[in-house]
Amino acid sequence: MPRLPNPILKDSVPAYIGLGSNLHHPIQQIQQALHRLADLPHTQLHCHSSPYQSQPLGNLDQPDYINACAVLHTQLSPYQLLAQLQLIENQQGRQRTAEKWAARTLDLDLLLYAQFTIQTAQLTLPHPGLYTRHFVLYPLYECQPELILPNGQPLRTWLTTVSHDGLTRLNRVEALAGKP
Ligand code: A4P
Ligand code: MG
Repeated sequence: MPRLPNPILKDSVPAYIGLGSNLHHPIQQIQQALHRLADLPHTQLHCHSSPYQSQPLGNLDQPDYINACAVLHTQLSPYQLLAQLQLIENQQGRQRTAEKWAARTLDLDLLLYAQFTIQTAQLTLPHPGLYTRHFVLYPLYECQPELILPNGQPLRTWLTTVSHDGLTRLNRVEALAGKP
């Protein structure tokens, strides 16, 4: 897990982002998105995981996914951060269709914002897939093995309830230089 040299932003909170791509050079999409996350206002990219490959959950008739996790320290509110994530998705050519779980150039899910629990039309926290998806939990564990989940369980313990089968860790995305 690369640790970037910046001190933690004052009054910031940790936010955990799940990145996913299965269209148009997914590894490059993830790398590009990590650069954009590092450039977000009032936010630092603290660390990110290796890329992981897995079959698509749900609709199998599409390319394999590359997933990763990033940890941010941010002064943005959860809704401001969600808006920034959607902006980055759009900048990277995300097309939204009526089809559920369609292939995509980039998906940025807000997995956790500190220990917040939110259930509104716009935002659900923790992300509904957090507790069950191997492509979310294992990258998250690589970033923050000591994390305690909002259900009170250590991530390290929770991980044993979710099979790692079908998930392949790839060579690490090049570590990013810290923001000035
Ligand atoms: N929204 C609510 N809560 C959140 C949150 N915590 N983070 C709302 C991000 N968005 C959140 O999202 C739909 C709406 O969810 C947004 O308008 C936002 O206000 P979207 O990105 O437009 O659509 P989506 O991603 O297709 O929907 P959904 O249900 O979030 O899908 P998922 O859960 O992201 O799953 N298989 C593999 N192997 N790897 C994958 O990454 N991803 C999916 C999509 C399916 N299969 C996969 C993978
Ligand atoms: Mg999504």
